[in-house]
Amino acid sequence: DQTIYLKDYAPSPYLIERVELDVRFEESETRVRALLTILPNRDTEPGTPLVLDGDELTLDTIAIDGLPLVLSAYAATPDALTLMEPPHRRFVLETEVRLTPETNTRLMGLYRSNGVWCTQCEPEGFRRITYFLDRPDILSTYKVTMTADRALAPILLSNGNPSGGGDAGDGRHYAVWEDPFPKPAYLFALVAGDLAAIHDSFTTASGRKVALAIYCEHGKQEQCAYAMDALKRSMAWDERRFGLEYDLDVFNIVAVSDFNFGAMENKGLNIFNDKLVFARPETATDVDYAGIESVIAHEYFHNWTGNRITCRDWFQLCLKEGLTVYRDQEFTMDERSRPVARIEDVRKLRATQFPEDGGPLAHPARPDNYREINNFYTATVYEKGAEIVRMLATLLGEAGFRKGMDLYFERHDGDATTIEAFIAVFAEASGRDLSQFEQWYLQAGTPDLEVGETWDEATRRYSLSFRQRTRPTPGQPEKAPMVIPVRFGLVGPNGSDMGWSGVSGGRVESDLIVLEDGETTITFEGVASRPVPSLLRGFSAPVNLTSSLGQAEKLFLARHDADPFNRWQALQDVAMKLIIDAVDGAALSTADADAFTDALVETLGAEGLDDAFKAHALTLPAETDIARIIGKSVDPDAIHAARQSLIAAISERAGHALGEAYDARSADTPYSPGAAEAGRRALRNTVLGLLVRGGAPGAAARATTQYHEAGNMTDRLAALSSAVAAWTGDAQALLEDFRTHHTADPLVYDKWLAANAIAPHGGTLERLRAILADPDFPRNNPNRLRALVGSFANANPTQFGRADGAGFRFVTDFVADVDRRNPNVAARVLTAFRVWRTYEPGRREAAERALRGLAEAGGLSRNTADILARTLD
Ligand code: B3K
Ligand code: ZN
Repeated sequence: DQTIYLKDYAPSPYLIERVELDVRFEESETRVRALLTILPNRDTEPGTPLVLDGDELTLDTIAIDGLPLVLSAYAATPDALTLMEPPHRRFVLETEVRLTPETNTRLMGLYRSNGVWCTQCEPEGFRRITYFLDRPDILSTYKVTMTADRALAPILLSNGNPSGGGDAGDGRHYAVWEDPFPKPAYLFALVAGDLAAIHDSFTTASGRKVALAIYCEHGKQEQCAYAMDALKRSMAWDERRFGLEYDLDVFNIVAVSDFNFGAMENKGLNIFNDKLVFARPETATDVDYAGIESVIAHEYFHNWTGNRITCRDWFQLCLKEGLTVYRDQEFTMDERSRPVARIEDVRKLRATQFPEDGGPLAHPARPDNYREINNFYTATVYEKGAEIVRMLATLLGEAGFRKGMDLYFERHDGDATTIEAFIAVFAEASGRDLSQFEQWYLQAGTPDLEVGETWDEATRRYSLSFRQRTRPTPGQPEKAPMVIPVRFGLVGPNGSDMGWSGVSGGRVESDLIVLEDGETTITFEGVASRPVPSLLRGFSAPVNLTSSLGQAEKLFLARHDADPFNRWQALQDVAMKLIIDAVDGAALSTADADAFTDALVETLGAEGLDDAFKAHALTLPAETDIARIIGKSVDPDAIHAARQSLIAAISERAGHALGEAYDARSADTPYSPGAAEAGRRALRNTVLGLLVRGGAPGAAARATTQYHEAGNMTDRLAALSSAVAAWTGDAQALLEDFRTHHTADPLVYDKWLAANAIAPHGGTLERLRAILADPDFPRNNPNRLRALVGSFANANPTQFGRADGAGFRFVTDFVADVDRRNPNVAARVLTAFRVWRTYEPGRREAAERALRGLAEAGGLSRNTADILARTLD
C-alpha cells in the first residue's frame, strides 16, 4: 500500500534555491542539463541522504560543484536519484538526462503535441523532466535556456521574462527566460515550436505595461481574439475586485491540441487545451465562449491564488483550486448575469460534486490521504471548495471577506501554505471563531437539511425547525454538525418578504440564519400572516434541502420569490416531484400538469427576467439528477420515460406559447457572444428542445430547418441535439450531414462525437463501436476520447446503464485500452461508475461484473487502479 498521509507531512531536509535548466531539443530526443543550487534545511543532520524524484528518467552525467561524482556517492534509478552524503552546505548539483517527448503519450512532463514541444507539470510532471524535489513547498527561482532548430521551433517560451537569446549555429537558435518569483516545480513550463500568435498589451493600475500574447497553430490566430479579450477583462477585474495586479513584463498563453485537462496556470506561461481558446461563431457555441471566458479568468487568477501563494503539500490543493474557482465564478457573475451564473454553477455542482460526495469516491475538500494525487482534481476540491469560500463570504459579508483576503495576501505572499492558515486570516480579520466552519474542509458528504414549520395564527408566531444530518462516507462513519448559512425570506401573501418583530432560538443575522447544531428551531414573533418560507436563497450552502412545502406553495415561490435562484429552484422541485411520482407509477394528473405548465408559461412571458434565466426555468432536472435524488434501485429507462412524459405534457399544453416564444426570438442578427444574445439563443433552443422531444406537430421539421439555416454553431448544434435526443426521422441524416460538412475542424468533430454519444437510442453503442474501430480515429487525443466515451458514460444514462450491461462493458474495455497510453484520461472516464451501487439489482450486478472484469485483467496504472479499488470498496 503506497498511501500517503497528511499526518506524515514533514518539511524537506533539503531546499533548492535556484534552478538553471539548459534544454536542447533534437529531432528525436531532448537533453536536459540542470544546475540545482541546493542547501540543507534548518534542522537537517549532516550526512542525511538527498533523494530527488524522477519518473522514467535516465541519468547521463552527474557532478557537484563541477566535479563528477564517483559511483558510490549516488544511486540513480528511473524514479529516484539519491545522493548518499551530500555536502552540508550550499552546493550546485549538475545532472544531465535524455528524454523522448515524442513517445510520451501520458501527456505529463515534456511531450509533443502536433510537433510542438510543451509541458504539463502539475502535480508531479516535473520529475519526468529532471531529477528534482518535486513537491510544492520547494520554491526556487528559474533560469531556462532553450536551444532548437530555428525552422522547427522559431518560438521558444518559458516562465517569467525573456532575458536573451540569439543564434546557436547550425541553423539553431536559443532563448533565455528568467523567472524572478520563486515557484514550485509544478508551475514550470516551456513551449518550443512553430506557432502563430496574436499580441496585445495591458497597463496595470500602477502603470506597468504588460505584453500579452496568445500562441497557437498557424491559421488559427483570429480564433484567439475572444480569449484575449477575456484575459484583459480578467486582469482589470482582479485589480478592481481584489486589488491584485499582474507582476511580470509578459503574460503568454499557448493553445495546444493534446492536453489532459482544461488548462494550466504555469507562471507567466499558461498552457491551454485549445478547445478553451479557439472560438468563432461557426465552430464554437455560446457555452464554449462562456467556458473560454471563465477558464482564461481562472488560470489568470491563479497568479495570485496558487502561484504567489501556493500549497504546502497536495492535500491543500483546494487552497488554490476552491478559492480560484470562487474567484472565476464571481468574475462571470460580474461580467454576465449574477442569478443565471449562480444557477449554472449550482447545476454543475449537483451534476458533478453531489454524486461524488454521495458515492464511493467521496472525500473531504481537504483530503487526509491519497494513493494517487492526480485522482484528487475533483469536483469536491474544485466546486465544493468554491462553495466553502462562498459560504465564508456569506458569513463574513463582503467587506469582512475582503478584509480577510487582503490579510491573506499580505501575510502569505511567497508562501507555500495550508487551509488552516487560510481560515486563520479570516478568523483574525473578523474576530470570529471559525473552528466549526473548518469542518467543511475536513468532513466529506453533502449534509441533508430537513425543514419543518409551524404557524400559530393566534400569536402570529412562526417557527422553522431545521435538522441536519450527513450520511457516512468512506473512512468517516460519524459526522459532526456543520455551520450552515441559510439565506432566507418569509414571503407574504402578496409575494413580498414580510418582517418580524422578534426572533429567538438561533442565530439570525438579517436575512441569514446560521445553523450550528444538529437541530435548531427558530421562532419569529409578530409575523403578519402565514408566510411561505424561501430558504437557502442563492443556494447559500451546498446541502440537500427538503421541506414540507407542497407543490402549490412551490409554484407560489416560482412566481413571486424575490430571489431569482429560488424561483428557478421552486420550478425544479415541482418538476422533480412530478417525475419521481411518475417513476413510482403514479400517472401525471391533468391538474398537476396544468398547474406546472401554467407556471412555466407565466415565467416564459414574465417581464424583468432575462432569457437566459427563462431558459433554465424551462429546463427540467437532468435524468442523472433525478437518479441522484431517487438514490436507490435506479432504473434509468423508467426515469427517462417519466421525464419524457412530463415534457410531452408540457409541449402538448404550451405548444402555442412555446412556438410563439421561439418565433419571437428568431430574428437573424449578426452573431455576438454576449450574455443577452446568448440568452436569447439559449431560450429559443430550449423551447425547440421541449417541442421536439415533446413530439409537438411540426417540431421535428423545425429542428431540421433550424439545423440547415443556422448561421452559427450554437443554433446548428442545438437543432442537431434536439433531433438526436428525440431520435426524429431526420436524426440519422443530420448526423451524417454534420459529419460531412462540419467536422474538418477537430473541435467540431468533437461535437459530432458527443452528439453520437448522447443519443438515448438502442443503436448508439453500435455506432460508437464503429467510430472507435475506425483506424483513423485519433486514439491518443484526450479531447476526442472524452467527447466520445466521456460524454457517453456521463451524459447518456439509459445507454451507459443498459440493462444488458453492454454500456458498462464498453466503457471498461475502453478504460483498459486507453490506460496503457494515458492513465489520466482512463481514470477520469472510469469515475462514471461511482453511481453503480444505486442501480436496481440487475444493472448493479452488470456494472459490478464489468468492474471486476477490469480488476481481474490487471496491469492497470496506479491512477486507474486507485479509482477502481475505491469504486468497488
Ligand atoms: N491546476 C490545473 C490542473 C492541473 C491538473 C493536474 N491533474 C488547472 C487549474 O485548475 O487551473
Ligand atoms: Zn485551477
